[in-house]
Amino acid sequence: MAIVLLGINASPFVRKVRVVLAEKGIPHEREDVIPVNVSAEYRKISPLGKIPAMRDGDRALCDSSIICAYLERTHPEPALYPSDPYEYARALWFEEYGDSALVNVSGPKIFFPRIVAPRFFNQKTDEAAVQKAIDEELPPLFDYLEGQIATPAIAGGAFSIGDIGIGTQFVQLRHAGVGLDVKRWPKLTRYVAAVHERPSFKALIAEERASFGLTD
Ligand SMILES: N[C@@H](CCC(=O)N[C@@H](CS)C(=O)NCC(=O)O)C(=O)O
Repeated sequence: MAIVLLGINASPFVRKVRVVLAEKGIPHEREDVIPVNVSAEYRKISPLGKIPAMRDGDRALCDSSIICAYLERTHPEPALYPSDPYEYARALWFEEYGDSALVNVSGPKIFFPRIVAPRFFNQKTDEAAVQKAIDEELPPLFDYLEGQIATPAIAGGAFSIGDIGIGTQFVQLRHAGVGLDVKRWPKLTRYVAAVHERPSFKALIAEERASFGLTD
């Protein structure tokens, strides 16, 4: 029975799951669900009306972190969670840092006004507000990450859910035209570039940029 991922590709949380599916080579289908006025049927799977959700045969789940953890158990190889208990916890922390601290700025304050609002809601971008978030709110978040990157991976020495959680938020920023200052954040700049070069991320970035009409 096929896995069906529900959601749209503008969501960093949908992308997290898509990267896990790609890294593990899990066959799946995707159905577009826009998280606005969702159907009563969708709410049975995702009671908060958020994306992503997933069906696996007659089972259903919601929330990207829960779906990724489930896929790790159903498809253990390649492992995307470190086996060492401390590194495992750190990987979860960086996933959470992406899912909360980074998304709070990258989503509503940058990606939404620059990419979603003009394309899908015919709204003009308040560039001054976006630039303020870029100048004032992102740097402290980046400073913290710069101090955490000791290896090519953020935790456990190998690519993990922590890198996926961080990497997906930097895709939002990249789509919105926000780069990293290599002089101020040299390690983070190299790290994000390496994560985005992975075939899983690279293919999704290209697909998404085409769908938003973005050119490099
Ligand atoms: N913790 C959730 C967050 C999901 C989330 O916030 N998704 C956004 C789209 S990026 C959404 O559905 N927003 C609609 C809403 O909040 O009603 C997860 O990891 O899946």
